Amino acid sequence: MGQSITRKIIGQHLKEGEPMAGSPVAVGIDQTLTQDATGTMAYLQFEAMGIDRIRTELSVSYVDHNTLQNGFENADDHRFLQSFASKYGLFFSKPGNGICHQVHLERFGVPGKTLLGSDSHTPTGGGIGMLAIGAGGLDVALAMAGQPFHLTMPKVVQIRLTGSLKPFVSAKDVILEILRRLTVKGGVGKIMEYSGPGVASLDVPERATIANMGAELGATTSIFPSDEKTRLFLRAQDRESSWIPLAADPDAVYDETLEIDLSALEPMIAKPHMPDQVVRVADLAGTKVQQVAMGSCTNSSFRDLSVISQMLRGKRVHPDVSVALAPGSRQVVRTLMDRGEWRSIVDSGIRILENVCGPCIGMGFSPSSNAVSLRTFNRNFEGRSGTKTAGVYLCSPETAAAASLTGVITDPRTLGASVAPPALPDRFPVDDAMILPPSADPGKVEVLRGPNIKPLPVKEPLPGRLSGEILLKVGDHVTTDHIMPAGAKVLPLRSNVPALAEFVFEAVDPTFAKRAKAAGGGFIIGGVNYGQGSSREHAALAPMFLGVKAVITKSFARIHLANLINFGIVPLTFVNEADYDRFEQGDEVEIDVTGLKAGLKAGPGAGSGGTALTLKNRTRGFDVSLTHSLSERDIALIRAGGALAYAKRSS
Ligand code: MIC
Ligand code: SF4
Repeated sequence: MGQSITRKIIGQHLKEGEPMAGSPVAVGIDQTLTQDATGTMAYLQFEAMGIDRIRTELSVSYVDHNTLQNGFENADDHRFLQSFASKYGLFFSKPGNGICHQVHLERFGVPGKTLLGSDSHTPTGGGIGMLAIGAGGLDVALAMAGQPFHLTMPKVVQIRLTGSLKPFVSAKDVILEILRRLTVKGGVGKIMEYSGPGVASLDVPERATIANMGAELGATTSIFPSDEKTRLFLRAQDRESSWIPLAADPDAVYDETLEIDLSALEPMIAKPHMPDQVVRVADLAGTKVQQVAMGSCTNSSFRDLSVISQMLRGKRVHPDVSVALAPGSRQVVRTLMDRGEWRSIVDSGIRILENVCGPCIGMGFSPSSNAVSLRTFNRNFEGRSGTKTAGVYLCSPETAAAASLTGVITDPRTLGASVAPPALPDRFPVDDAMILPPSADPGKVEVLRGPNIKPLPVKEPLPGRLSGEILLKVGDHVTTDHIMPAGAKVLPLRSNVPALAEFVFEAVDPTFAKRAKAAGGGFIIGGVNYGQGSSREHAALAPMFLGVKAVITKSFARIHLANLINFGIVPLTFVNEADYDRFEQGDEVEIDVTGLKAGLKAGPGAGSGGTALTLKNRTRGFDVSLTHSLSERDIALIRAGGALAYAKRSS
């Protein structure tokens, strides 16, 4: 039976389990990456494991999120990260060198290898045929310590591409169309594997855009073949020796298949406040736009910026639109300079930001009140931009450039201009001056810590009975941005959990932290796809610090579920989704977890055979059945009080 690329790579890296969809597996990790907003915590956790050197083939620590430095906190963290990398054997990409996913693709990614990153958009590496997965920082720390990554074997979905993109339609429109069809939970428990004749028409940066935003489908990852286009990309990066060909067998078997005819696509746009609220750009044409933001790990490659430059050449941005651009990397900027394309961008009146995440994570450039903001980014969750009343729309670089010129949402095909998406240069201007290799003399390196770095909170082992109050009840698709907001005010506190915890659920209920502390912790009730979005383990760690004991939902997003387990919070689901309606905030509830066992399957009908748990509503006097999808290992972690306590105990 023929194999998909996914199954080949997993087969080569399998450490435990059977790679059958739905079964627990453990996969060896070749490379890791972290960014600063999740990295500081990951490295503190690595230190707590007492290992003196990383055990991966390659690990890289990037600084790209927290770069505003409006106070000592970020700068102290950068110093910590740099000295840690030097001592423990990691490469360190300095702030301003670029966004982790873009730089990793350029300088480190290798087809056929596994990459675990403490950022949900790590799947960008799927653009060059890596099996690249986003995870919480603790899982990345464990991988750096040489441990395999544990996950439930996903289904493998074939996305078969035919045809080729028409002018002014680009990779972003492909993934927006897939989001339109599958929604933000359509990829949960799945790996999206691209194939078909249309793949060859896409260059690596375009593939990376599609793989990147597979995260918004909730997919475990997305992967493209490694072919001649991949070889040329790696050659242009002076890394041809890293190339291997990688393709699915012609008779490969997939769990599901989706067909996309690239030739039939047109410019698409996601409306506020979810990436799957996708319509045709033409349907919104004429809507007045106050702000345009270009960049992010989805759309900041030289290909995208070259197209923007071509569309703006000899023109000025509309006087009523505030336009900014954060390039993906220093290499992207240099490439544009060498091609003579940087000048049109500067001349057009665009505000040039650093080569970092910037506005994508609310670090500056927040829109004005009630603004329409068009962004080439991947997430438009309410308030993420820093302005709760703004409406953020997600679109391609072509559509963003068109609106910058006209001041209204504009189908770029109607501008009557022509652009030629650039061919890959023979050689990119490679310069790794901002990537520092680890020290040759690690014994002499001191890890530097500032006062913002506070000790890691630890949790006690799980007691037999959990009881307390329902602290909060939320609806469907709650994101980690709701649970643990980011942005310029909160992000600098990522290595200071007591201070950070004050902001848990701030936008949903500003009294949450105070109430949780006063009640001595309690429970959260959630709807479908609870915890979608980012990999930030702080969305589990900070609630754990506030005493949250269990989260009970209709269903969970993958990375957040793993993070809850890693921090000893019990994640449970209703056997009957309708029971969700029977609980209110403030109800006193109780669960006996002494019988928590593996082998239950979440969903209707699960838990038969008397193994389901009972959630007692003491306020209203009734019981309902709960289930879970926890493996033996997950339960052992939860019982120990989290993964760190478990790792320490078993080492
Ligand atoms: C995001 O896009 O939400 C982030 C910020 O990159 C997060 C990581 C974080 O919260 O630090 C992610 O996607 O994992
Ligand atoms: Fe950075 Fe935005 Fe990408 Fe997250 S989604 S890594 S914040 S650019």
